[in-house]
Amino acid sequence: MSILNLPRLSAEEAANLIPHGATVGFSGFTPAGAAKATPRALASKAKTLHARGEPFQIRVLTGASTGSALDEALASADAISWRAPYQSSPSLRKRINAQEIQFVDMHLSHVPQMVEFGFFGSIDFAVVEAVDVYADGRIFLSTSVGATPSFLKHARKIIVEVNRHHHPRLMEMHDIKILPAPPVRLPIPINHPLDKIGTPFVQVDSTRIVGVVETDEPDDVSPFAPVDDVSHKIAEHIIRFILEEKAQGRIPREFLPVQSGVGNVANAVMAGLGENPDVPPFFMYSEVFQDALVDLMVQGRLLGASTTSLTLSESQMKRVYDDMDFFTRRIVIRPQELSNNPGVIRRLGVITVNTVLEMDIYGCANSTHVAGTQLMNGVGGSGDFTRNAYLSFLVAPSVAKGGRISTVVPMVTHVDHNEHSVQVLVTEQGLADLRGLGPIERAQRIIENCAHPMYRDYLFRYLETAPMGHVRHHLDRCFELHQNFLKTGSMLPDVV
Ligand code: 0RQ
Repeated sequence: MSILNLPRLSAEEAANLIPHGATVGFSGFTPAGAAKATPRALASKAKTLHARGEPFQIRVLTGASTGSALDEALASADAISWRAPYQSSPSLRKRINAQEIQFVDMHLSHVPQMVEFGFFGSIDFAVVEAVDVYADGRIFLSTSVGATPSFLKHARKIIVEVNRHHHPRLMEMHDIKILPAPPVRLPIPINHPLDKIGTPFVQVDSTRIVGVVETDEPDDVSPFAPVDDVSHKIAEHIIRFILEEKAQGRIPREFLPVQSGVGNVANAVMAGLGENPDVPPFFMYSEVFQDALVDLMVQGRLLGASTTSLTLSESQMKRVYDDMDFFTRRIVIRPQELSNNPGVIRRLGVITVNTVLEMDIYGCANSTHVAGTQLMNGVGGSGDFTRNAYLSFLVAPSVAKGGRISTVVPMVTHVDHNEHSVQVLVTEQGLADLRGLGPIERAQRIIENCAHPMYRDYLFRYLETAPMGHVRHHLDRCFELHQNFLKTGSMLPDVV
């Protein structure tokens, strides 16, 4: 075993090294590859100290969201004071919205550069999950890479969780590279989703490794829910549109790489693309590799994937681990600065699909804040991909909460994707291709094609009666639907 010469720690001993107020960069991009034992021990340390009336909170950096042993455990123990860059934990969300935790919601491709130049302050500890670590300082990460190489480069002290549950051959999928500082950032030589430009390990100065914690635990990724009817309809609209684009010669015969976000719609789109005989076998250039993709790869429909995380439920992960000869040749796991890199996404001409909470009649979209105030998860990688895609889709069901909320509104209450970045909006009602349209044409198309019939009259009336301008808005009424919902529980109380 390679870790023999490094100090071994129990998770409790590791947690005891980390003081109140420390900034900790944890591995993890979704639950994939997230540190597990040390954050769990930190949560129980926080509970013990709080019971004695002593303070204990840390500043938490990760690649994206994490597993329940990290965000959920630490947030429920009131052990986080500051958090970046993305999360999806109910307890954490509650504390963020109660202003108990400062949360920095940001494009995921920007995280490594922000670490590099110290915008988050200095990193006191990196706590990272690996499949192996050598006494010479080579660390072989597990099911995600995320921003971990940057945390490892800058952390004063390093704790490595060596997780024996994961397959040691994961290292064959890894491609680790930290970009040099500007102005000497030469073009990134990724010209194909499977091109590799780095090493299979992160090299650190081994004197900074203060201990190794041994674990044996799967990532806590839930299996996918079956595709629902609304997601299925959204996927049908997208696939029909992509095939029309291909027939027009706007998508080459050999197809383009695809990115899709997480969740039910993304799953339905990927399954639909995989099943459709008119779509040739294709590649992915994405940030997450999810359950549905394992089947597509085995069937030969998905030829290869670049990602920063293998976000797989235990049964799908086992299929990958059982046939590493097959999968290591088809999957590359890279840092999020590269998986989500604007230049590479634009070079490869990626087709992207991401989910939003609401869209407005001019094409701006809100992915993150309900009623402009309550954080849901964060922008994640959706902006990295949407802004730079060759063809981007933003999707949502046309209504939420049983029809009491229209996801098509006059003005979004928070802007994550502005009209200049948004190309195609899709709901189960239909699809609005906004490319080449002026604002009023866009509004007409979005209301006609995407809004639920219950809300169309209201939205058309809003548009027609608003004061004239390049963009028409009633500044006193643009949030009337949201205000109605907050007052009465329904955006149009007379209708729903
Ligand atoms: O509420 O949980 O109480 O039922 O929002 O909505 O329809 O279940 O959709 O789980 O796919 O999440 C945008 C949050 C959608 C997600 C978002 C309510 C709705 C429900 C969830 P309940 P659904 P999803 C890859 C790319 C940004 C990050 C991203 C997201 C709950 O897709 O975080 O794309 N995207 N990353 O009822 C009030 C509205 C609403 C609403 C829905 N307009 N107003 N509530 N809901 N629309 C991943 C990474 O980057 C790592």
